[in-house]
Amino acid sequence: MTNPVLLIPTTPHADNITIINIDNPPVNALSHAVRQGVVDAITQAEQNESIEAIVIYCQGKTFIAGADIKEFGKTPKEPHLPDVLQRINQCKKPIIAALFGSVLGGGFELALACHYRVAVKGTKIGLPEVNLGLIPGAGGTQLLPRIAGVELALTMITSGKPQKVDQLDEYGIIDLLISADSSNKDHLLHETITFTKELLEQNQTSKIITQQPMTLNSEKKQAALALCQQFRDKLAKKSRGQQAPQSAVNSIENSFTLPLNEAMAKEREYFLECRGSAQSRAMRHAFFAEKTASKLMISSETKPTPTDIKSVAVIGAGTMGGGIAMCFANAGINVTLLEMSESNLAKGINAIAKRYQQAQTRGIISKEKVNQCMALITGTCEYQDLAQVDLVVEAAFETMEVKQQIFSQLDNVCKPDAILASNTSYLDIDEIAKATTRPEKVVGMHFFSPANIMKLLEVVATKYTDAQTLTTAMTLGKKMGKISVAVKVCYGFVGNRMYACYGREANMLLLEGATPQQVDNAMVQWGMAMGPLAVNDMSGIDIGYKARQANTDRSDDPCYFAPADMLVEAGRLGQKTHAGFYQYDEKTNKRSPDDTAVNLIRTHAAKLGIKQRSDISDEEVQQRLIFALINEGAYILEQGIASRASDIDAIWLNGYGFPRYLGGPMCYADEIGLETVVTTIKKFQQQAGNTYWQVAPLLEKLVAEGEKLTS
Ligand code: T1G
Repeated sequence: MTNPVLLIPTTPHADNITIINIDNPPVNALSHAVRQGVVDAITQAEQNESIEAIVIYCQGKTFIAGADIKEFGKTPKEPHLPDVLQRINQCKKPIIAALFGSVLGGGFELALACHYRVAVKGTKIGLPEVNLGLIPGAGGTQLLPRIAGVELALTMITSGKPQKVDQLDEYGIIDLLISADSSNKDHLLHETITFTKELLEQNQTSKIITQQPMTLNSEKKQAALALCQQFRDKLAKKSRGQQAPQSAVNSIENSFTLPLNEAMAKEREYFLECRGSAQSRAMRHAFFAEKTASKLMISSETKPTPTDIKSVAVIGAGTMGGGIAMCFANAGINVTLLEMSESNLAKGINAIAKRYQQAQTRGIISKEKVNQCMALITGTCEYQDLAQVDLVVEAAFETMEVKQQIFSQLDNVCKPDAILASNTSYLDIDEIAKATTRPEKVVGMHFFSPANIMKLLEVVATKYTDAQTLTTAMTLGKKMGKISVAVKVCYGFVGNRMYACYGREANMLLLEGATPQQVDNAMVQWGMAMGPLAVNDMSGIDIGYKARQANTDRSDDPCYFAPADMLVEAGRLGQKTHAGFYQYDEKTNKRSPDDTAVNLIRTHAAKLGIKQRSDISDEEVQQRLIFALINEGAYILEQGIASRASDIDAIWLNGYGFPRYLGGPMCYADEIGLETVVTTIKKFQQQAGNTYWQVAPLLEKLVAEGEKLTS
């Protein structure tokens, strides 16, 4: 392994300045070799009397983007990052960081430890550790409050959101902001060297943040303490159940209530506690699960180059079609929206305009961007207008007949190499592909509602889909900012197939005597954002009802989703009829428990001969719903519908609001132990006496071998 850190001489005109050049692709993460290399380079530069100043510079697309997350979980090796930052602080010669790209986590802490910082406009700086269940572990909670104040430190560190240096000019974090874009890195290096020469000429050589006292007078200290408490209260809701954000507030509070060395020691203590926690293991797993999901299980030799998609069409301007059209426009891609009638088309385009307007009002998107996106969307009722598009996404009625008719028309009209995708949630795309003469170009692109918000995209490979089509669809998803996950064809693919088991247990529990609020509250307590029955009411119970009517697999089982189906047949479709599992205020739409629904379900249960139980615990609710997910996920892995357990986690984290600090159903199963899962499922199997709880053979196998789902 070549040393990723080299001392390189500056161009002849500045031979008293040396450059610590870091080249550790892909993001210059602070691996052990980089940490050791930086320390050695500083020592070498200090010993060279002709050197008066040091510039830290990086090759590649970004300055250091953080600690090397791949090293977490392994035995940490010295020098640890705080030792490296201490070495920078002790250096007698000024060290100047040349910043560009995404300067995150330990990378930003290293930059803050330097004497000065030069940055290219557009550079992002941030401390995203909480996204990994961590807090900054190398002084960030002490450095940032000192240079930028407690409030900005609380905001940046507890949100984990990076900010552009341009917006932070007033805080004095950056000493020189230069206008070149980050692709013109030589200019950055040249400007940094010029800046350093001026420092030396003016004899300004030492500006160490930690040497700046954090003295707040009693009034400011009280205000800062109150602000910390406000953040604790806000985070208790916004980041419910997560430890790291709360630890971050405590560490930032120490920055103005404890001496620096004590506060630094506390920060390290909190960091190590977080790094060893199950929450951080889960969130680091989530990070890599999403990165890995984008990699198709295709050998690199045969992996084709994705087609560059320049123009697309969307069939259907309803809620899904409109949202999908927005995804493409947001990514700068021309999109033609086709509807069957001018009035439906106008309605669809107006709905898109309204959603953009709402986003602009909320400050999520600028007016310029809205105008750019709207200009990329054109409507038509003529299939002929789709003749030159590179890809089509069909988002029409969920019936096979309609879709086969549409795909046959598309096949006739579109150019031979156009990709034809369906957004279907349940239907067999193999059958849809057969309606065309190009089945190898047919693929599923399953968006999740609201399509312009939800990050998950299930890319469904039929038995005919070729690698070119699959790679192109996956890459297009990433271009739209989606987490693309490749799956195979089965009823409900991966996410909805598992979700059906989750909903099945929720409905069975109602038949056994649980109330909708007990089931939902138990799942919210467990960590889900909303309970399954409230979600069902919100989206409309009739959607699942229609899908079940179309899918005959369970028609012989009267208990399967019996409460949901009975409510639909009683005209209680959920929010849209102000009554479903709950009742909804006609004006405010406020949800409240509804005895009518409970009595209807109880009566129906009696007809089915289901014995009512009064001993259903929240734990039983949680285990039955979550273990149903795990068991079905194991079947999905066995059947090759998903390629990796981590892919299933990426789906559940980005499509269904699974708590990120639990890592996804597969990660969670490994964390609590597969033996516990299998034993509990067998208990449910005996208790239920139905076919729902057949333990997936893969789970038994992994328990026998002492292996994990995510290993
Ligand atoms: N460590 C190791 N690998 C990393 C990495 C990291 N920090 N960041 C990215 N990668 C890999 C990633 O897995 C992928 O690998 C490749 O780089 C390109 O990533 C002490 C403790 C920097 C904005 O949380 O936000 O510092 O798939 O596809 O879209 O207080 O990566 O190619 O094999 O995402 O251009 C804090 C996380 C760490 C930054 C670039 N830092 N990374 O986005 O590329 S904790 C982070 C990102 C810490 C200190 C604490 C993004 C990016 P592969 P990519 P990108």
